[in-house]
Amino acid sequence: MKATFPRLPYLALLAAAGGLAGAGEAPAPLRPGYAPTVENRGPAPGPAPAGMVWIPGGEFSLGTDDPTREICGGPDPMPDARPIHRVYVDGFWMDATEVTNEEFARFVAATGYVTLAEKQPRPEDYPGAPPELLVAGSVVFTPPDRPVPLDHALAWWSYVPGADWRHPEGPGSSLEGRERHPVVHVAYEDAEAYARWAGKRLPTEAEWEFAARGGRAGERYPWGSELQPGGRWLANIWEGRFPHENTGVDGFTRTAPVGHYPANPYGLYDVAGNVWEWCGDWYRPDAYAIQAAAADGGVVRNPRGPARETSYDPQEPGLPKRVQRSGSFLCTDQYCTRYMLGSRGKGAPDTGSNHLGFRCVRDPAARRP
Ligand SMILES: [Ca+2]
Ligand SMILES: [Ca+2]
Repeated sequence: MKATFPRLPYLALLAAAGGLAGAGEAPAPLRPGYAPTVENRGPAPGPAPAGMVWIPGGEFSLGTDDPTREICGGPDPMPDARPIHRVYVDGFWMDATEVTNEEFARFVAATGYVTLAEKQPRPEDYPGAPPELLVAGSVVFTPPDRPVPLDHALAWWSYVPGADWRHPEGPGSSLEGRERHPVVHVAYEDAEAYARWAGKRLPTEAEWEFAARGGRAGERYPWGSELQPGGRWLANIWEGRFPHENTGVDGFTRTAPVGHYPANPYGLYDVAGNVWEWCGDWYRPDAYAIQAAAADGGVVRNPRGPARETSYDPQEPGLPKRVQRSGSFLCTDQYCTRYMLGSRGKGAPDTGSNHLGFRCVRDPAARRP
């Protein structure tokens, strides 16, 4: 794959925002644009594979409205997540958690797999890159010690030689004590390779969002409509002043062990925050507009996103990107609120970082009609 070096095109994914609806405890009426989720009926098609939960599939409202006028709504109106439209997905199994370091280590031990971040970049893949920059490594969050303008992500991201999944912050760091933390510094091809080995695949973004919404419609968060119900933090995101002060009042300033916070109604953990998660779709900001128009008011069935050749990010034209979901421990209502349900992220397939991981899905052996 061709890409501009270094693997920083990824930074564009951080241009975001979001928020919260200040609703009370009682179920709030659906916001305009949303209709109830209609889950497929019937039991799961068999016993759950280890570590997976059954997602029944069905019809739901995909996308998000503009959160910017709400409390904790953040600065981004999220136009790439509209129009909100009806989508159907078949049922599937999904990993309850992000793939952990110990799970990824088992894959590497069994296969000898070497991740992209551990390989020296090839000059032919990065034409024009200075030879001294063609070293194995990955992108690491390196916060400044003082406030900086939020329009220049290079102020808090660095390409660190020697950073990889075993060394999340670079040489000298390790996985000690982080066995149950999500694996990070995985490029898209690494996530795909793991999924193949595990007899799984990566989710489409429609599957991911159906699962993350947990059968509810139009909620801002997997747990409801308030960012901090009762003052509690229910996800690993960023508190303090971004990017120089992370108070960690949710318990963590970097990744958290998977499953630390409550699960959503389907039994999925960390679908808001902790680490971003790769999805199978190629990204373009008008993907929803295109597929909704093609359905002409009908239901879009099992969408798989646009073709690679048409992938487009206006922030970095010419660089195909895959969709990412969930937001991470670096997301905050001061800058990036993409822990909100329905929001979308994106990144170049070759670009891992220390806040990007994945989880897998598996199709049932036999579908009921
Ligand atoms: Ca945190
Ligand atoms: Ca996550």
